[in-house]
Amino acid sequence: MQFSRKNFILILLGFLLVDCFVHCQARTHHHRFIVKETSYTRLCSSKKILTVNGKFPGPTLYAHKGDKLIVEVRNRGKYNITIHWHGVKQPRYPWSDGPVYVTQCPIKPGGKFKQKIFLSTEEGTLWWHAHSDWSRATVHGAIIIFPKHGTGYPFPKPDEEVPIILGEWWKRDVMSVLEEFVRTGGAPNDSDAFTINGQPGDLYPCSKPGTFKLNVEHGKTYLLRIVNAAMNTILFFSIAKHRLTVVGADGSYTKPLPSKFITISPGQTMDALLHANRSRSRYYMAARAYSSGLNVSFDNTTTTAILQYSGNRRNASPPHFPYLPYYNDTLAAFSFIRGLRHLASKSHPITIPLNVTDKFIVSTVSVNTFPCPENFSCEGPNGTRLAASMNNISFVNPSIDILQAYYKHIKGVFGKRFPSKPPLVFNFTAEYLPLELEIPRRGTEVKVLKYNSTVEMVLQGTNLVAGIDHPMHLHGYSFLVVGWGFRNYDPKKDPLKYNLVDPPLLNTVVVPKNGWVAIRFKAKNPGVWLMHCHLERHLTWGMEVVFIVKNGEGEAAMMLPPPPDMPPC
Ligand SMILES: *[C@@H]1O[C@H](CO)[C@@H](O)[C@H](O)[C@H]1NC(C)=O
Ligand SMILES: *[C@@H]1O[C@H](CO)[C@@H](O)[C@H](O)[C@H]1NC(C)=O
Ligand SMILES: *[C@@H]1O[C@H](CO)[C@@H](O)[C@H](O)[C@H]1NC(C)=O
Ligand SMILES: *[C@@H]1O[C@H](CO)[C@@H](O)[C@H](O)[C@H]1NC(C)=O
Ligand SMILES: *[C@@H]1O[C@H](CO)[C@@H](O)[C@H](O)[C@H]1NC(C)=O
Ligand SMILES: *[C@@H]1O[C@H](CO)[C@@H](O)[C@H](O)[C@H]1NC(C)=O
Ligand SMILES: *[C@@H]1O[C@H](CO)[C@@H](O)[C@H](O)[C@H]1NC(C)=O
Ligand SMILES: *[C@@H]1O[C@H](CO)[C@@H](O)[C@H](O)[C@H]1NC(C)=O
Ligand SMILES: *[C@@H]1O[C@H](CO)[C@@H](O)[C@H](O)[C@H]1NC(C)=O
Ligand SMILES: *[C@@H]1O[C@H](CO)[C@@H](O)[C@H](O)[C@H]1NC(C)=O
Ligand SMILES: *[C@@H]1O[C@H](CO)[C@@H](O)[C@H](O)[C@H]1NC(C)=O
Ligand SMILES: *[C@@H]1O[C@H](CO)[C@@H](O)[C@H](O)[C@H]1NC(C)=O
Ligand SMILES: [Cu+2]
Repeated sequence: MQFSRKNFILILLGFLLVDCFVHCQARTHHHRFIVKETSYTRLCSSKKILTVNGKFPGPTLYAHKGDKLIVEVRNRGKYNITIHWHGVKQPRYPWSDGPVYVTQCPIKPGGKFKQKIFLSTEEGTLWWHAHSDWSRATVHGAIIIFPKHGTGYPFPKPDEEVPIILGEWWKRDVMSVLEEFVRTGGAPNDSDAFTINGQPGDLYPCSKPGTFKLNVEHGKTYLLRIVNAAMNTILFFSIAKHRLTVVGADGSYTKPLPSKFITISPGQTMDALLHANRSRSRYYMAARAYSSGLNVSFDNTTTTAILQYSGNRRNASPPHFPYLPYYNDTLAAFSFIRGLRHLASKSHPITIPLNVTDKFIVSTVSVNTFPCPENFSCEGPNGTRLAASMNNISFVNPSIDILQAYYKHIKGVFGKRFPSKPPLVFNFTAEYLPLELEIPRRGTEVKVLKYNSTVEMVLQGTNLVAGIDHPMHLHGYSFLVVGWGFRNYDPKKDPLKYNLVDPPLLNTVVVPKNGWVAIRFKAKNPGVWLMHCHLERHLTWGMEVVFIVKNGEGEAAMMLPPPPDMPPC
């Protein structure tokens, strides 16, 4: 008896091992993305938008932690395009990262590029999007990364999982919006709607029939995989009479954070549990702008979707409407954001680099203006042209990509003089700042980092032109957000208040209006990596910097060679 039970267990173990051999291994998933023009009707009018495989939002990619994806991108549209895998670190392989003229030349109409996406430590929700011009308005989709085979979630397994993709819609062709504000030097036109899973929702004209509906059953738990794919707007999102419990952000688990609403910036992703335990009825979920800039116009509309319980008495009454903070409620926005904490558990430990080697790259993030050049249209404030910068350098795209120039030692493409501190120290958060400080310098300057250095970067917002929050995104890395604060960063006092226990691990962090954030990362991923504001207009105006992380010693610390089909310039 004893013996046969032992045998049985051994056989079972054997089966499990064989099964694991087949399933536990990292897998490679193959996809094809056809970028093309597709007709879509929203807000009572029809237009052609750029899509992937005809879908808006684009296809969701599924994988397990550590898997590899191979996506063949074919450009059948009329614009140059690139695709970025937002939040995927791509260890030693910047070649597929995507930002145009930073890691690659664009895929021209008719061209193609087979991109390799190497997942490593990411787990949860990330997304992909175009990284050239303003194509990402419609060219984007979710990436869902399940735990490794044989392991589970660090929270009760949800009954169902649902992507919730927040977007931004213009009635006009988004490329004409881009062309117009670049030409005039003014601010871009506000969008006409926000969307949830491609639909504006009940509060917009001609939109009611398409409104996204999430059908739920009483007693079940749903994992919402929320992506803010909007172009220019940080959003508040909530569901009437339901609390969300955030359990992950930017492809990394967090301590459970229950909240009536979430604040989510362009570029960020959040995993939130929704327990369907209210009365069998219908409830709105809604999103609208958080916009802190004084006199900065924004799309003031509200997008909705409907959460409906099975067995609800439809049309008995209109759905309940949720609470959303007021559009400029910075304290509400940050009371949520600052609640995010790394899970820091046994199964998901945290490593905090304590010995900072590359000290204090303090960088200001500013909106700027250029004085009006002769024969230019100047619709910025007081007859100027709007711009943006980091450490007073307004980034100019080179004509061939920086990665290629770095790899092949092509001279004259970029400089290595991105300053490690603001060139001028002034009261960054003063209410009124002299106009002459507004004018930045143009340049293509990179910051070179040694392999394995421990970088701490303080991002300081300024009130030049108009102080506003900036969601800053770093490619190739996730970083720990060790400190936040309002006012000017104080290098003596503020580090004493850092969270060196469970700071959140993010790839996009909101630098608050009138404030700063401090981030840390270990430069262990050699390559060329962009950092930029994820408000698209600020990126267009030059709020970006490129890091070159040098190779370390030994093959495992060196960049991999380029694939043979890199698109040429
Ligand atoms: C931008 O808005 C202005 C004023 O409403 C309008 O005249 C113009 O056509 C708009 N441009 C685009 C590209 O939507
Ligand atoms: C519903 O679920 C939430 C989250 O799990 C919990 O906080 C709340 O107390 C529950 N409400 C009811 C009415 O059961
Ligand atoms: C805001 O805009 C209005 C009208 O355009 C202008 O009169 C006012 O001075 C502006 N306020 C600030 C603080 O710039
Ligand atoms: C936004 O819209 C609401 C409702 O229509 C209105 O009350 C509010 O004044 C608007 N705010 C701004 C800044 O336009
Ligand atoms: C928010 O906007 C309102 C006007 O819409 C203004 O009265 C209030 O002072 C603003 N709050 C902040 C924190 O800027
Ligand atoms: C910190 O780094 C420096 C430079 O690499 C090194 O000399 C020092 O010993 C390190 N200190 C600790 C506590 O690790
Ligand atoms: C501005 O335009 C005028 C008329 O087209 C031309 O004569 C002049 O040379 C231009 N100036 C500059 C700086 O391009
Ligand atoms: C507008 O520009 C003029 C000339 O450069 C300058 O004297 C004035 O102070 C500016 N006014 C504002 C409100 O920016
Ligand atoms: C900077 O400006 C803010 C806002 O006007 C003010 O409260 C603060 O005292 C100033 N700081 C310094 C060091 O002057
Ligand atoms: C930015 O650089 C320009 C050009 O070098 C300079 O005139 C200006 O004072 C600088 N501004 C700041 C805030 O550093
Ligand atoms: C990287 O730096 C850490 C100290 O921060 C050191 O312990 C480790 O040996 C270094 N690794 C390499 C590969 O240089
Ligand atoms: C498309 O990319 C190529 C290669 O960089 C460039 O020469 C061309 O000007 C681009 N076309 C447009 C419309 O930007
Ligand atoms: Cu910005």
